[in-house]
Amino acid sequence: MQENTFKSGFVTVAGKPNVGKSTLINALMGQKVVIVSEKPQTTRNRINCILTEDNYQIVFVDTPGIHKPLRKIGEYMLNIAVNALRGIDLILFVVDAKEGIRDSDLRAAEVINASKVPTILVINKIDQLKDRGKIQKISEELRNICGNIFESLGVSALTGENLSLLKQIIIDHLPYGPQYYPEDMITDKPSRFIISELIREKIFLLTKEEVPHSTGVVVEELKERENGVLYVRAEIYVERKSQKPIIIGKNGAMIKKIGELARKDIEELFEQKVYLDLYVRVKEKWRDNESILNNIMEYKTEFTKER
Ligand SMILES: Nc1nc2c(ncn2[C@@H]2O[C@H](COP(=O)(O)OP(=O)(O)O)[C@@H](O)[C@H]2O)c(=O)[nH]1
Ligand SMILES: [Mg+2]
Repeated sequence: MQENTFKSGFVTVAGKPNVGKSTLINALMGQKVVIVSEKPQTTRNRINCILTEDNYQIVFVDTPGIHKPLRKIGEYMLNIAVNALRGIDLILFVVDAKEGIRDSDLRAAEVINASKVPTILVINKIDQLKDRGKIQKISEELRNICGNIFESLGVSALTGENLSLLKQIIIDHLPYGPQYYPEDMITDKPSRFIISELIREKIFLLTKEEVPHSTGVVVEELKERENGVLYVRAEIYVERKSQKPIIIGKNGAMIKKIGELARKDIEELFEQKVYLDLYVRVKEKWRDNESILNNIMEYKTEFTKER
C-alpha cells in the first residue's frame, strides 16, 4: 500500500426509509452484503460495507432510514441514522425519483444539512421515470435546503444506470488516507449478525403487515461441524402469541420456506454447506424492552474513524 496515492473514507448512505439505500450499497459493492425489502424500516443497524481496490477503500455506511420514531426501536434506529452522519467523509443522500420529494425527504434534508458533511444527492429509481426532467427539478429543490450538496445525479440501483459515474465521483472526493480494514473484509459485523439479517430478510419477504416488523432474529449457536457443515441455530422472536403460528405456517410450511431461502443465501455468502435450525419464541413487547433491544441490536462496530 502506498500511503501517498491510496484514497480512503467513510461514506454514509442516508435518506428516508425505502428509497433504495441498501440496494444501492449492494450494487456499488458488486455483491449482496446488506438486506433489502419492499417494506420500509428493513435496515435496523449501522453496517459498514467495505469495498477495497488497489488504490482505494470505500467504507459504505448503511443506516436505517431517517423517520419519525413511534417506538423505542424507532428511536434507537433514528439515533443510529443521525449518529452515522458524524465523523465521516461523504454523504450519499438518496431520494426516490418516482415518488418525488415528500415531507420525510425534507426532514432528512434538514438533518443532512445540519451535519455540514459534503453530500452527493443520489436520485434513485430513475428506471421508473417517464419524464427525466424531474431529476433536475428534484435536484434544484433539495439543493435549496441542503447547502452541502455539491453534486447530484440520477441513478438506478436496480439496473446499474450511472453507478460507475457515481462511484467515480465518490473516489474523486475521497481524501488520501490509510486502508482502515483488511482487503478481504466486506463488513464489520460478525458472521452471526449477517446470518440473522439474512433470516430476517426472508421474513420480510414472506410475511405481511405488522409481523415482519415485530420479528427479531438471534443466532444462538454457530459452529463448524467435522463434516464441514456450518451449523446454525437461530431464534426468531415475535411479540404476540398469535404471531407464532404465522411464522410457523400450516404444517410448518412457512418456517420451512424461510429456512430454505435463508440457507441458500448463507451458503452462497460463506461458500459452505449450512444446516439451519430455526425456533420461534414469543417475547412480549421486545421492541420496547431496552435490555432485549441492547442484546439484539448491539453488534458493536469494531472500527470507526478517529477524529
Ligand atoms: N425500480 C427500482 N426499485 C428499486 C431501486 N432501488 C431499490 N429499489 C427497491 O426499493 C425497495 C427498497 O429498497 P431498500 O434497498 O431496502 O431501501 P432502503 O430502506 O432505503 O434501504 C426494494 O423493493 C428495492 O428492490 C431502483 O433503482 N429502481
Ligand atoms: Mg436499508
